[in-house]
Amino acid sequence: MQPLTVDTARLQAELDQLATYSSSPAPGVTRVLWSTEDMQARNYVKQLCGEAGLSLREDSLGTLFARWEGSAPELAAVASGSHIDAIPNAGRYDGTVGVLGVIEAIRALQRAGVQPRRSIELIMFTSEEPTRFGLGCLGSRAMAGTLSSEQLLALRDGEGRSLDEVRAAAGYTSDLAHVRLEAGGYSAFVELHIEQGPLLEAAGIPIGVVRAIAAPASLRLTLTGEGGHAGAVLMPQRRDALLAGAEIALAVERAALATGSPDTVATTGVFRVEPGAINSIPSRALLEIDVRDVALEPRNQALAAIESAINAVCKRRGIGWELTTLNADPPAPCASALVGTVEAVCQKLQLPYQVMVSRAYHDSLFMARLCPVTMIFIPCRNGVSHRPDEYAAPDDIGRGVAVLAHTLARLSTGE
Ligand code: HGY
Ligand code: MN
Ligand code: MN
Repeated sequence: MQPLTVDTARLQAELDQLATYSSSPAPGVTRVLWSTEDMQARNYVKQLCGEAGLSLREDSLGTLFARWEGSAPELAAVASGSHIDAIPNAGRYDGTVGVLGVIEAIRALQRAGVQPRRSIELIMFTSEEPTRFGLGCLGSRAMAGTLSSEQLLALRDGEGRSLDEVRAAAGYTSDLAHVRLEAGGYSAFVELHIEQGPLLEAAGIPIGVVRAIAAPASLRLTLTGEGGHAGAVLMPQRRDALLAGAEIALAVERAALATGSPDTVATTGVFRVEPGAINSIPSRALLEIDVRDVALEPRNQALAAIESAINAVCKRRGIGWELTTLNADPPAPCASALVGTVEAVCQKLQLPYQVMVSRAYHDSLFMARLCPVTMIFIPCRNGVSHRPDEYAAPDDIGRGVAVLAHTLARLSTGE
């Protein structure tokens, strides 16, 4: 293979162009599933894939598969990819580095004269973020078979619109049953992603190699009190849904701190109150709670503590409650052989690296049910992500793409 060069300037320009497809002003990026901006962004990625000579197909949820045909198409392909949807007022690197970075890795391999044996396929997953339908990794869950067509059809967005209605409006109408992939279709999946944490930057290490991906769980809690006039109802008569929610949000924090595992994290990321008038006692509260750990046992311990706190607080305050578990997924161990391949590439490129866990979840969590996976992390400034000031330096992105390109070459040609 001739020396491989990554065109970081071109890639940065493409990341900046992709960031313009947003419903919020720069530097923030908001790109919600099947929104106008999402469709524009999808078309832009398809254009770049077409220019790189990749053959395209989309599944009925809109996950994009862009393939560089290998000389042995009968062999299972090597895959890499991530997502381009972005939560409200997020940054421009979460997910996108792992999509546009694959296109640049393929272009670099093409420039270096590599002829893949196993095909190399970019996968751009639909709806990695939970923003629209409350559940993350919709595309990869459905591909892995952990989300049935019935469960998909039962999903409703914040305006009560069904997944089927919204996906049809975006042009995706074929049978959802075809999204499910059989294991064995890919020989490996490697995802390039910003770390979304501070460890690599703090250690001055340019590459992370992921050995396990955290076990995410998310809860939706509806609290129903009595409401009433803020002036007329005396304190002892009140059943205030917000105050119950406030106590529960603090209990969520305590539950994470009490497991004894430093990796347990819990967040009440959504807390809505009705009717939301200064002179009306809150009658309803909606909380959405995110609980994770890289190990299942402490994560489940925190979930149990949260549910018992909900029960106790609502009993004492006379509040009705309804708790829905939106997801409670096991962690995914990465394939040690694949981790070893990425380590060997880093050694060949004389890049310091650190084997680590991913505290964020990713589509790799579900691809792990279909084939061996690992992830390549690059540093992000101050570990910040899911914020407009999310930033990854072009040189760091370039190094990540170089490691990815060499890894894909090895996995595809065996060299
Ligand atoms: O929330 C996550 O871990 C991912 O960024 N969706
Ligand atoms: Mn994210
Ligand atoms: Mn992401």
